[in-house]
Amino acid sequence: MKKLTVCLLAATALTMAAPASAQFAKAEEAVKYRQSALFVMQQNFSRVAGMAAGKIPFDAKVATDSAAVAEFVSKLPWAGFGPGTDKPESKAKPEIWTSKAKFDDYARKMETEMVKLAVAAKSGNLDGIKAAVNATGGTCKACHDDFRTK
Ligand code: ASC
Repeated sequence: MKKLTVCLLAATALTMAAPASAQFAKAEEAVKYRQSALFVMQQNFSRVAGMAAGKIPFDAKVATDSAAVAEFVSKLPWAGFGPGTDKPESKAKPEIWTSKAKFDDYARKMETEMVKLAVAAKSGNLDGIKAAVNATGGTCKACHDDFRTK
């Protein structure tokens, strides 16, 4: 009985962890999933970046909400880069799959900066937001330079 409980708990935990190790019915769906996540993240990030650059009027609540969404969504794209998802046509370079550790490292760095950006946005300090936008944008660019076709 105890063993069964442990098994059920483990199964439940695995089910709850599914998004991080999601399997997709088709490679094309994995590509669409990661592109969608990156698009939602980019829209929210660039809204905050626009405010930091003075291109969009600063609104503390919009900045906070947008940065929080970008932070959460920054965790999602990676499940869509599983084995075999290099095949459908996309801007993803094959090196993502041959240098996966480096790619993963870039992903973790971006996630870390997104957390800091969300904290900065919540604080409402525009200078802090600007610094965090620059640091975060730098992690986007570093990965694109190595792993995305132009
Ligand atoms: C964006 C976007 C990126 C990054 C990058 C920052 O808004 O789409 O890829 O910021 O341009 O350097």
